[in-house]
Amino acid sequence: MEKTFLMIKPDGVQRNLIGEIVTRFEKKGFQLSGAKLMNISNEKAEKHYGEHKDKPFFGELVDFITSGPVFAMVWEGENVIATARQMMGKTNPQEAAPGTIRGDYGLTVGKNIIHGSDSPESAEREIQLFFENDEILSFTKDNQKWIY
Ligand code: ABT
Ligand code: MG
Repeated sequence: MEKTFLMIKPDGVQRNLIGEIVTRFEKKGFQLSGAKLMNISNEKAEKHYGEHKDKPFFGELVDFITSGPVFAMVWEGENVIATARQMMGKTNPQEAAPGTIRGDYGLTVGKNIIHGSDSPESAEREIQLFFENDEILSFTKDNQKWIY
């Protein structure tokens, strides 16, 4: 099944949006396969945002993403990479549609609440950058023995 890497950025964590955001993906029907609260090192941040290293905002981007804990997640489900991007909304929250995460909670492009992989190649690269293999769980909820 397709997997993607999603990450609630330091602004989303500080604003207590972890629960709200996780709920949206659960209710949509995706399955959480891995998650952790973590600090990102400068080295990891520079790798993660490597494609932007020549952009004028690169320094600010790395400073921001390393400024406090992030909530890193692996989500799984049909077409999850593209659908999660739709649920997040456009990169600039001022252009993101109401009903999307950035449209509902964000104000500025440099602090846009959530990251999501933009292709199967980035998803694979980012999952490997942030997670060890044994931190990603493969399980089904078919056997619902705790529901009476
Ligand atoms: P990410 O999920 O953070 O990768 O955002 P997204 O893929 O939607 O957008 P891209 B283009 O990858 O932006 C990466 C981060 O750079 C910030 N940014 C982007 C600016 O600060 N100024 C700009 O002009 C542009 C184009 C927004 C993204 N992250 N943050 N935080
Ligand atoms: Mg991006």
